[in-house]
Amino acid sequence: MSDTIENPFYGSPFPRAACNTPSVQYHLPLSADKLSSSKVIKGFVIFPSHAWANSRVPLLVLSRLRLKASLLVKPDMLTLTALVLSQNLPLPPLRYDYNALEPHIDARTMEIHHLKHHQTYTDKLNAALATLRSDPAHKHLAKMGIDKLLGHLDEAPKALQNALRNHGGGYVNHGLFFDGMSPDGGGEPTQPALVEAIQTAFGSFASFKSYFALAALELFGSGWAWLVYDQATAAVKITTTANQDTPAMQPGLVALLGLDVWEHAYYLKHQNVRKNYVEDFWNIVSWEEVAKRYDAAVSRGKAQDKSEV
Ligand code: MN3
Repeated sequence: MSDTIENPFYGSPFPRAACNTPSVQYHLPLSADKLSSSKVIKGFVIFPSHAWANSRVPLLVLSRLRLKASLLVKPDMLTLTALVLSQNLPLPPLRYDYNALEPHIDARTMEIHHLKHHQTYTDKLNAALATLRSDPAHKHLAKMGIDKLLGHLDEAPKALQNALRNHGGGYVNHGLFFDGMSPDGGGEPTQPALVEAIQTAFGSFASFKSYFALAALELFGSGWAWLVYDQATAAVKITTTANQDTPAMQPGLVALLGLDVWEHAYYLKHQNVRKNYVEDFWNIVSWEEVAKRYDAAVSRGKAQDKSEV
């Protein structure tokens, strides 16, 4: 294994050791005008390589660093000293451009949804996690990962429970939603295990679609429609959650596909006609991603069954 990783995103080598080092020098092409007068950039997200960006995990380690400008090497290239000052979760990057889902979801909606809504959930979750971390009696909860923490909300201090539920749920839900769509999506799933699970539960893909659409349309107010895997029955089913509640809050439920039916998800294009938005959604569902989540949920369920025997 070599000491450096090609960093195609920034076009310069990236030291592998940087992952675990609290202070290290990075070479990033970053124009001087992007630096604030204090020369400290808060919340800068580093994407060390395409492979890593896809895996998410190192992003949690590396993103949201505070970068301190130390030396200007050439006009558009600063050598930055990165100091890991926080353990904040990043705003997960989209896997496609804002306009990639048009005409089904318009670019402006995607941009606001990601950069404003998802960012706000991210920021407020990070604030709540920081408070949790500062409390010696509860800091272990902040370490369990947000998906797991959402299943243990009752163990958090009362004053933090709502923030963790709303913004933690919002953080997780939007990640599932955005990654569950693709410009190459749509059509019907072809992955045999997922196809069989849908047929077993709903009779056919067409009836699954109509049940799911009905759930999304009948959900009053803001919330989510989901296809989930239920570990208790080892089967898929449809469920809805209100506000930013997430399937992970219920023991044994794993989200496979989520549709955001808050008006902010569709109002610019579809206005009050949620039905049209739901119909458009089918053209961009990434069945590849849903199948991946299904396979992971099934194998996790099997592993748990074994450990309980
Ligand atoms: Mn939303």
